Amino acid sequence: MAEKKKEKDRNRTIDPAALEVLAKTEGSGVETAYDRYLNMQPQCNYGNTGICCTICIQGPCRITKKASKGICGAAPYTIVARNLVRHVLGGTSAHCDHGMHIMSVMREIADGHESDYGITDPAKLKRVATQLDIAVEGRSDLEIFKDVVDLAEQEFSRLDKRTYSKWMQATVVPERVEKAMDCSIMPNSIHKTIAESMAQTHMGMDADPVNLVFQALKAALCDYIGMHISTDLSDILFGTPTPVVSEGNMGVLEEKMVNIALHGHNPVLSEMIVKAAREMQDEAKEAGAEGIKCMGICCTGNEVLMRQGVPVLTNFLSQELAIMTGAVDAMVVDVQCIMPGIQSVAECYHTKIITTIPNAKIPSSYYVDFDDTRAMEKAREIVTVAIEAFKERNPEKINIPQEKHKIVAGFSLEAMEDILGALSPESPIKAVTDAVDSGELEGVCLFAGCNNLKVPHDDSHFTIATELAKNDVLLVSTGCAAGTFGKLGLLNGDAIEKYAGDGLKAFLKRLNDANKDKLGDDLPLIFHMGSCVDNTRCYDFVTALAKQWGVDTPKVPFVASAPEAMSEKAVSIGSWCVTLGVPTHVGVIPPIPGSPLVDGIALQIAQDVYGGYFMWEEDPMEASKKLMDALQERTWKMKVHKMAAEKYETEISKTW
Ligand code: NFS
Ligand code: SF4
Repeated sequence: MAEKKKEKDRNRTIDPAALEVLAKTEGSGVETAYDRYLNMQPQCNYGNTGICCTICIQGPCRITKKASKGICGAAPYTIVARNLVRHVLGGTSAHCDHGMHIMSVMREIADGHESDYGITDPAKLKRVATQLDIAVEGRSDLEIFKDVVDLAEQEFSRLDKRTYSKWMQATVVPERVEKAMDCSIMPNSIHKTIAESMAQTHMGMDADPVNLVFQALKAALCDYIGMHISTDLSDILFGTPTPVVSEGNMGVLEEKMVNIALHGHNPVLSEMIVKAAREMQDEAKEAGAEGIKCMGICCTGNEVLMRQGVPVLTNFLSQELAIMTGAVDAMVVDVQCIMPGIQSVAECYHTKIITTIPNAKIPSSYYVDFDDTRAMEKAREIVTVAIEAFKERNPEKINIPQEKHKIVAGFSLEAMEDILGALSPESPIKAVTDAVDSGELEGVCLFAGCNNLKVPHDDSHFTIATELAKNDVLLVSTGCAAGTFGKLGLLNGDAIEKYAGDGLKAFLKRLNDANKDKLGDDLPLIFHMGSCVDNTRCYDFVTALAKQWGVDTPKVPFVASAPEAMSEKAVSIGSWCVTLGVPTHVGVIPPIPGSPLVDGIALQIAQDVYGGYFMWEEDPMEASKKLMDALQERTWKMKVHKMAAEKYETEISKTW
């Protein structure tokens, strides 16, 4: 049945703008992921369940009734676990590559080289330094900065086996560090862990599935560390986000403007382009446009939305469709989640695809080597290409869907604390724990992750979020999940009236009232906390809740959901969420069930060891129920433990 539906259904999206573009271009011959997905059916079931091994070139070995082991003798559990480690490593490496790029910019500044970048947020610099036990008193910003950069570099490169990640020790509750130490998964450094894990999964190395899964979790913790470093350093360089009002969906394109889509992940490039575009409005006018408008796709879009209020054009799955509006003059990409397919779509229009990073090129695209030591000059060069492309537009091909919604974003944890502090000045986070204790809120849910055509685009994000809102769950989001919410009108105050249950409504109303003088607009139904690397901001929220309640994180009524997970980064993020105590729903079943043993570790045994666990559930209504159950179990347990603590006059038990 399901397969049949997939065959016919090219319109696998609920985004009205995406549907409009798909309808208008039907039969045009321009091929997108929506078509290629159909061509790809049926997908291979061995790959789907994880029992296909290509780790050595004796393979591929796939497990069948006839062949119950790989040629080398690897059992299905070894194959599945090894593939899992490698998926996590892909995600960890991607985030760490991102972090290294930011660090290389910081190294230039620390070493006194001239740079178009600088320390934008000295207050954040001091906060980060203090957390890491770096002295701040009586020292200049640059002195502190140098120590932060040195330590960040050591977090990547240290080989010494007695020193453990400082960033992790500084940012999670001590019980999580103890747990990681007890299970021998506490990382010394990122590069060391990546190398040892790649070696561990080489042919003829580790065959023990439990040992492999634990290594996957160690690599996932490196992902957490790399992401946290990326977020902290981005805030120091570009500023910690504060609430900002903007718009989202393809209606943000303007026919008379030079439209530049910023796509990828790293703020190093996009921040400079936004700046250059603001300076080059006159050049655009000379070319016949009214000005230049930047807009974002994927996580680069989230970065510049959070700090600069740049509107959201679209999210991952509809990146090609944005070009098919005929109104995108340049799509400037940096790293990750950039479909190679954008180039062939762009060739049917006037759009220039501009690749910028040496390890992310696309054949036939326009390549500008974004040398960050000449950042402004390079950014201007890129904007000039966009202005030139504007002159080549074909008016007959322009078709801009009029769909757009107001977005209120910019909720770093600092911004959240500022807002919550209006209700609870002594301890801002207590505003949330009190609301959960009183039963007003059922807990908190983080929506993260991608789009994936295995489920209809944006549908699961939207359905689960509105279900949870109805059930009084406080919602935060990042990445392409936040992209969905922005495009579909859930990141503004109007959505509260429409979707929130009574408890959530009352909580948000009190927050709004307490912050009336401070904010230019109403708070949104869902708090946008940033790009995917900023999932660490959301985890800092979990840590703050745990500290406020005085418990370890597996007790905190906080769940995560990646309803449309796609990338290896989603696998690594999900894995550290579980390790750090969070029940995590994934709406697209990853290639694991081929080994019931590894599947069982992810779904059940993880809970015994770490308190967090995975839930695979493709049906969004079922997933909502499972997430609610996970939250309610925790709120109920917390109440019981609290009552026991009061009765026996002891501290609340930290274990779960
Ligand atoms: Ni996250 Fe961001 Fe989107 Fe998924 Fe890709 S953009 S890093 S991986 S697809 S959310
Ligand atoms: Fe096959 Fe073993 Fe080689 Fe994997 S490592 S491809 S199971 S022979």
